[in-house]
Amino acid sequence: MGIYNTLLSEYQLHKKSRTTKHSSYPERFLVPDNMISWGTAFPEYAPEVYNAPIVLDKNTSWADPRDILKINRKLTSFEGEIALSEIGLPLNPFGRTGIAGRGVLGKWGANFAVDGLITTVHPGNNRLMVLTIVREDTGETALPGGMADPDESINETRDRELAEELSFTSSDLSKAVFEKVITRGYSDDPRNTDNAWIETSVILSHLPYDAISKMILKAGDDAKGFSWTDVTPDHVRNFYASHGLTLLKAIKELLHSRSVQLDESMHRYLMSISVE
Ligand code: RP5
Repeated sequence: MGIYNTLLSEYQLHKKSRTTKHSSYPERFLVPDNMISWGTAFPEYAPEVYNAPIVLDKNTSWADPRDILKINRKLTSFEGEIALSEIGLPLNPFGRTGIAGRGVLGKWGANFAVDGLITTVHPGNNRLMVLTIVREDTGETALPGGMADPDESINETRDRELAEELSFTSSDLSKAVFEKVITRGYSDDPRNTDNAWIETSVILSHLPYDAISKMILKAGDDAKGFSWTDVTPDHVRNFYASHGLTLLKAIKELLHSRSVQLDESMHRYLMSISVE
């Protein structure tokens, strides 16, 4: 199986949400691939309930009340209508995760994030490069991004996160030759639980190398480092959450947009790693 299909299948089975976890979480109850669906009877399923103290703290402005009945917003998801458990809690649209409660996520149901996927082509070696951060919490390579604040547009969240994590100014993006929201939906994140999960909107911006070579970037906030990363199968495989799959989707968009100037061999190479 090629890398695209491998990552797609792992995403559909939300492998990271079932087999990896935030450092504060208890062990996840083992959920075999054939038991993921809420529609499949799994009478032995007994996940631990975990809610981080900060999420339960009444003074945490970004967290919902403990009692879901006290929420005064509609639970929404890019993945469709949210099913509820017998006790009225939102159920993860990708199925069981092995942990109940909200974990470290503030919101019941979907917790909305935005990621900025910024690419360029190096004129020297004609390689496609993507701007990545090193996450402070896991040390993994990731796309820059973060949780949306209330009433923010997705561009506002993206710009704020790029400024906080990389000292990026939104005028840096004004030279983009291609910009598009390439995906909106479930993120296979280690913090996901049965009742709270992350959904992200990803904005792809392709910039000429001239524009990126003038930028002065500096890692900050949740990012302890950054780099312009070459797109190789090894890098793509090791991205945080489902960011590797997102990057392969972005490459497809770029190859079809004609905005990216690549030589034939690089074009063929990128086609080969992003095909289904
Ligand atoms: C990922 O978590 C999303 O794709 C986004 O990159 C990130 C949001 O969480 P924080 O970076 O704010 O922790 O699932």
